[in-house]
Amino acid sequence: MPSQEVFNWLRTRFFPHIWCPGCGHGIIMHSMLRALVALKLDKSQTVIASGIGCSSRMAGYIDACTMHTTHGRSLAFATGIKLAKPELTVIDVMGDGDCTAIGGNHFIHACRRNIDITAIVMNNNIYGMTGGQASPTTPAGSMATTTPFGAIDPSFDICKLAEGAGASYVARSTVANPIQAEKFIINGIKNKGFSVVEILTHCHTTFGRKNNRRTPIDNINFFRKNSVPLARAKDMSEEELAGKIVTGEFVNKNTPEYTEQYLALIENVRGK
Ligand SMILES: Cc1ncc(C[n+]2csc(CCOP(=O)(O)OP(=O)(O)O)c2C)c(N)n1
Ligand code: SF4
Ligand SMILES: [Mg+2]
Repeated sequence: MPSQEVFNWLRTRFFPHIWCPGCGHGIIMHSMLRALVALKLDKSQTVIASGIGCSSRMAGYIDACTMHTTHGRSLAFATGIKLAKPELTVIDVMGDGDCTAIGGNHFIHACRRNIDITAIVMNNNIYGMTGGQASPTTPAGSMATTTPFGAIDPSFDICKLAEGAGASYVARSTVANPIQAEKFIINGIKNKGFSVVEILTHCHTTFGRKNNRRTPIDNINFFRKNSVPLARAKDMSEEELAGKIVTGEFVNKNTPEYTEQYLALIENVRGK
């Protein structure tokens, strides 16, 4: 049962929510709400941006300064807000399609700039909202409405992509470990720079139905069985890691943050 403090961050006037019963996105929203409570954030100073997708509905349900923007473009909106008001805490909740397909360009450049925004990527390996088309994270061999004989495209590793592009905090968890997900969200928000928290979740309605994970619990069991903590993964071979989900904090480093550099540049230019 959520605590009263968690309830205080909800816009219950928009309930019942649109998510299918048992959708993993609700587990992530609860982790997120607990993180907001733990960090004692002020609603009037907290911005939550989202694109379009089942995952992106989260911005509507949280009682903060929220923006439900366009599919794939939420990081552009979030970047504008952070640059205009760097004192705000800016969080961007995205789906895997939102983040890595149509929004892929915004994502790599936000990583590159290391702007102080926390991206929560709710990766269910599919376009859930539009009926189950393959996304760039659909594992090769998986069934989707657009890959009726199995996907042949290799899938993105979101954490490796974020690390390679320059994000200063990168972590992965799953909905089978919501306490760990909460911890990573907290650490991501605390990090002064671009933070990527990928949380593996499930769309049992579209992906699960076609890939032998029909119920929410089938998916939770799948994540439990196939997750490998980073410390253990380091001693495993590539063959042993095939099909596994490596969880943990991959990057946590101190690198110059974009808005600070931008403001310093303005000061410099004005002083000349
Ligand atoms: C510009 C634009 N292109 C396409 C769409 C259609 N569309 C809406 S949600 C979505 C995919 C959602 O997938 P994902 O981001 O993974 O979120 P999920 O629903 O799986 O949580 C698409 C293609 C749109 N709304 N706007
Ligand atoms: S379609 Fe999938 S992602 Fe969307 S609410 Fe239903 S289970 Fe969740
Ligand atoms: Mg998705």
